[in-house]
Amino acid sequence: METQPNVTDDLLVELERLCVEFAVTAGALIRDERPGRVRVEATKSSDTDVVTVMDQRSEALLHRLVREHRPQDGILGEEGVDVAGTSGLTWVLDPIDGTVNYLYDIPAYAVSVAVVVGDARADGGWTPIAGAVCDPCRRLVHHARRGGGAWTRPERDAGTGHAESAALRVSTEDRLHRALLATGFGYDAEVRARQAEILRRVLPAVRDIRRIGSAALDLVRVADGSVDAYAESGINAWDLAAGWIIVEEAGGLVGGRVDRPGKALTVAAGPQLLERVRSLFLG
Ligand code: LIP
Repeated sequence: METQPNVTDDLLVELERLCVEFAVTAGALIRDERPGRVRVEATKSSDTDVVTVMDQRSEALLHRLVREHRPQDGILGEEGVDVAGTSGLTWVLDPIDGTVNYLYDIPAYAVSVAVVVGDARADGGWTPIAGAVCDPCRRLVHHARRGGGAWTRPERDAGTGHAESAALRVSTEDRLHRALLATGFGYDAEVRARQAEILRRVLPAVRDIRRIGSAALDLVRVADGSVDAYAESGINAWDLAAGWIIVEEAGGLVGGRVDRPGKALTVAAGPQLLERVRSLFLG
């Protein structure tokens, strides 16, 4: 059962503000201090699942920022930060989502920062309440809090409120064959082979697919309507958490194999399309 701390509207506003501030600060670091040649420091689930020095520096920065501002909260980061908290709130951090794009200097990577309730370490055991995705290449930050709508604004305005904010709304597309679908693939060869088999069924059924290489940016594109849907299996809490709340606050739905998104499957779309995309991926 999820621990439901007493989350007031004022606290939600403050958590969203901190998510934006932290994501933009880490986004500026990975953009402005990107080395000419990015070195692979380590690999994780496979030889192609890489960690760069900037993943590590970005997560260390996010870790410090959360500890300074919200010392009572838990923290779970992609690159190993794992801090228990006492507040019932956990910060879920992806210091660079789209690491392979970052390694190859392909301008499609993000910093994803979210606050969740429940057990962030248990697949399906948590729910986001605030989050921000910074797109450092476009100098934009996308953000939401439960009940506050979903927004995009230039990162330079991150500290000044909604000066040039634009509300995000999901696509109203309701036909699968006209849907532009974002998706992605895992790092393990056997997983990729299974995903390729699913893609054989998916590709003829939709308008087209886009493989951007960052789940966080895929989810933001669902929220702003620049893709009609997103579906992927194998993503982690840190890939998903901020984009989840942003899609829902933009009027979309986020689901999984049964109901909640997670490792087995994450699907995001407007209400008219979600079930059709879920069924397509489940076969
Ligand atoms: C990435 C995800 C993306 C997936 C990639 C990779 P990372 O996360 O955001 O959706 O398709 O294979 O897992 O590893 O760049 O943080």
